[in-house]
Amino acid sequence: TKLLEGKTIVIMGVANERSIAWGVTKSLHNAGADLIFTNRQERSYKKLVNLLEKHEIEAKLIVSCDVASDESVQEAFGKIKDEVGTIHGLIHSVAFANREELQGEYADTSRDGFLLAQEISAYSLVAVTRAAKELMTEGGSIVTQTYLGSERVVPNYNVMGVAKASLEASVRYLAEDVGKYGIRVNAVSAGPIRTLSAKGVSGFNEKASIIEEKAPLRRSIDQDQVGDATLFFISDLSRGVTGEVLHVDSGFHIIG
Ligand code: 0WD
Repeated sequence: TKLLEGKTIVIMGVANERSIAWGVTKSLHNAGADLIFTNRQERSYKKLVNLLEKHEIEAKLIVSCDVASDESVQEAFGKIKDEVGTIHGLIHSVAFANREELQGEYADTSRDGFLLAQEISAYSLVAVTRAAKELMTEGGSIVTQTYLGSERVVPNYNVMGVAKASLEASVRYLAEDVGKYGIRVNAVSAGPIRTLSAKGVSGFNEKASIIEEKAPLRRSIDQDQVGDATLFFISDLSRGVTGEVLHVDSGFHIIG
């Protein structure tokens, strides 16, 4: 039998074929998981339906969910509870910051821009963990996506780096909260991957080429590598691991 046979996993954050969440979708599908998707916009709903059709993946359910709204989160997980019931995993692959604050000096970050990045990129994990744990009646695994800009100053990443630091600290606090229910919370810290969101960060191309030059493995990161690392966290292979941040970055983070 396959690794995730009989497991139902919710995936948040497929915008298009380049999304990290789409790489995760392929890995989890190949491992036999039943998949539920949440998406924010009508535009991405149609893209998602087309993608699933093209790859012959059948979604158990697709629900809309805007993590900026508690009501929307409650409604989405309420619908999942009513129509599917128990879930075993959740993929959180969602972030947002104003484009004009992903360049220049961090010191210029506005109050609103700071709060927005924190809300969508970090608090959202808290909100969806609270909602999802009610449906994880057989235990579960929650995986989020983070980036090295949380640990080090990466030019232009600015307000998002601070939001990712908050996200990673949330992984640890949430891991403690839900561990007693047999639920684990972990993060994958991927190297730069060309996606819709990555386009919003100035100087993305330089970041990607430094990996090919300086990282121990001397090659770039792709969505499938992140998908397989996420599969490890979702599956029982990682049953002894929680509160962890795993770098999937060709080893770049160890280089000084
Ligand atoms: O290099 C990269 N691309 C890296 C990305 C390296 C390391 C980490 N990450 C992280 C991102 O910070 C993010 O947390 O991975 C996660 C996914 O990013 P992605 O795959 O690069 O981005 P993208 O394909 O643009 O998907 C982001 C999605 C949005 O797409 P739409 O078009 O539907 O808005 O984030 C979601 C949304 O699905 N999103 C929201 N979802 C619900 N409510 C919201 C929201 N308010 N805002 C954004």
